[in-house]
Amino acid sequence: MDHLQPGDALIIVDVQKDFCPGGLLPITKGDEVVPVFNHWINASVDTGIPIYASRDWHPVGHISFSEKGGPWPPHCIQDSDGAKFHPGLKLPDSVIKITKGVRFDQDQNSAFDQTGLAFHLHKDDIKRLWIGGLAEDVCVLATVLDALKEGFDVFLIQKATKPVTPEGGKDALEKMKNVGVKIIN
Ligand code: VGL
Ligand code: ZN
Repeated sequence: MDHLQPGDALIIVDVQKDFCPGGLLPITKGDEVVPVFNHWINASVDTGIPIYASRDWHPVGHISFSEKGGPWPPHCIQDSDGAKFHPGLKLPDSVIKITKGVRFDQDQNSAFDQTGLAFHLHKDDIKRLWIGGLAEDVCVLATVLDALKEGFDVFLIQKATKPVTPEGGKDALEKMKNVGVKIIN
């Protein structure tokens, strides 16, 4: 069934200023996911569905930064303005925040990677996840694949996600379809 029901959760991946136009690692049209999520947030609050929001939260000089030989420009540095959630995102007080990317020795693209998220969701008897966010071909993809491994049914909210590159987005979508993710338009 393609609508929210008890046992579902909404997972908002890394909708932070640095991943939107004007940020340090801007994703084309990244900010366009904000109004889409606001609609899903309202629907989730109305139906009593828990909302989880992950954030990339790197220490200064993180291993994933180009200055350290990593693939990315510096971004989402702890407590910086760019690491804030997009100011237009209407997160309710009840939102459960997931902080990742804090390890000195490795990156954590997935919101499940060493965060305890699967434990928390299983404990609350969550079976199905509605997922979107930034970026489709990096952290959203990694989160979705881990969600399946953890035994959840996964819906990708396609309008609520944008890729770093168009080719990356196409590949990610194909991968997700192939492993049984339901794509919601
Ligand atoms: C991400 C690149 C680097 C993401 C995080 O949230 O998709 N992308 N760090
Ligand atoms: Zn990062």
